[in-house]
Order: sequence, then structure tokens, then C-alpha cells
Amino acid sequence: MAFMSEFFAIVVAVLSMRALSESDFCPSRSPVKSSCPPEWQLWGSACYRLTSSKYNWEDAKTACHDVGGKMAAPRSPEELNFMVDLARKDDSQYRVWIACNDRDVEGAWECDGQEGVEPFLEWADEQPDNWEGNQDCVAIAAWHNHRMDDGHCDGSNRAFCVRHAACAHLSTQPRQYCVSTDTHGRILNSTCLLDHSIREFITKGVVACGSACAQEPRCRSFNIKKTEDGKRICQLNNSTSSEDKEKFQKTDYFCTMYSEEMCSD
Ligand SMILES: [Ca+2]
Ligand SMILES: [Ca+2]
Repeated sequence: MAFMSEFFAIVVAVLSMRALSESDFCPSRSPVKSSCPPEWQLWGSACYRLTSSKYNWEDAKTACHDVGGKMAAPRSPEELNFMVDLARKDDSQYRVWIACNDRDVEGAWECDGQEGVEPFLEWADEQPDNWEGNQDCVAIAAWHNHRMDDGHCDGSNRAFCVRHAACAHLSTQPRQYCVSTDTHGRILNSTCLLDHSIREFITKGVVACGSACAQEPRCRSFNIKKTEDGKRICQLNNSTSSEDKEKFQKTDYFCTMYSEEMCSD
């Protein structure tokens, strides 16, 4: 019960929290703006850029990782149009890799980030043609009317990279944290973001841990872990559960995560 009363205290005093449904997406009217590092362009809640050099498809994936992102695949006509404009500004005759391929099974297209759904594919006329029986990697090209073409994976092109935008909170506003709940609004106990700790220490509770996170510029979320002897460990994380879904896991000890809201726009 002590834990619960702290939770309610935090709602009133420090952090305007909202119950969320199996997500740490926290819509809020507080002023938040998305921002991108230099050389990246903001669209929605993500940042996009082209690699500065040309690579084969596999190396292009690495090049995107090296600049802090991953190779991008558009998920909607609007996103495709944004990416086309980005490439066009740079080179009117562009041909740029996206993160789609049919290397495993010919004709079965997979796009990174679109698992479990039908991939978004806008093929150019007469594409995909698997030319010479060996075209398994997808590019968008000016020459193909700004639509998709399957190409030889060892061909050399620039690539689209994408990364999350940072949420920049206006300085007068307190930083906000959301707690994930199940569909009934119950707090998801024993679910935490693992392997992202910047530092950890024994804490009095949620308010103290939340304040420590608010004062640490790299902190994006925090875990409260209860040890067997009843101590509470505050763990400051440099990521959120939406940025690393795989590491947002059930634990076999008492653990709750509070996450900085994601930018809604
Ligand atoms: Ca193919
Ligand atoms: Ca082709």
C-alpha cells in the first residue's frame, strides 16, 4: 500500500500520469517537440536521412547503424512521398535502397519494421521483375517514377536511414513519465525495460527515483525494482519501451517501469 500511495502522490505532485493500455505512448497536452540530430530530417515522430556514400544493400544496413539508425522502409503513401522528396532534393536521378527484400523466399517480400503485417510496397510498372533471376533487394528510384524496383543486392546505392526523434520538453515544463497498464488499467507489475540502465541506486520510492531521472539528461525511463530484503532499487534507463520493445520484459522479481512520454507528433 505504501507503494500505491506514492503512485498517487506522484500523479498530483510531480508527474501528470495517465493510465495507458499496454503501451507507454502517453498523449499529453504539455508542450513537447520532436527534434532530430543535424543532417536528419523530421517526419512524424522519426528522423530520416540518406547515407552519405553508396553501398551494397547489406553494407547499407550497417552504414545506417553506424550513424545511429536503421535502414528505413516506408509504411504509407505519405511516408513514401516524404522519402522521395528527401532523395530528390539531394539528387534528381536518385536510386536509394529501402529495407525490403525477398532473399529468403523468392517473391515473399519482407520489410524491416513491418513484421506481422502485409508489407507496404508500391512497385513501379513491370516491377518486381527479378531480372536475371537475381533481384532481391528493393530501391526507390527517380527513373522508376519514384516507385519501387527490385535490384541486385550487390548493386551500389545510397540508402534511407531512420531513427526515433528525441522528445524535447520545453524547459519550463516538468518532465512527464507514464506507467504502463493492462487493458483494465492495472499497473503492469514485474514488467521492466532491461539492459538500458545508466546507473542504479537504492531509492525511497517513485518520487525520488522520478526526480533523479528528471535531473539526468540521458534518462528516458526508470525502473523501480524491489529486492528480497524489501529495498527498492531505482534504475535510470537511457531508452523507452517503444524504442526497444524486445527489452521490455516480464521479470521474476517485483519491478515497474515509468517511461518518458513519446512525442505524439
Ligand atoms: Ca527476387
Ligand atoms: Ca527489377
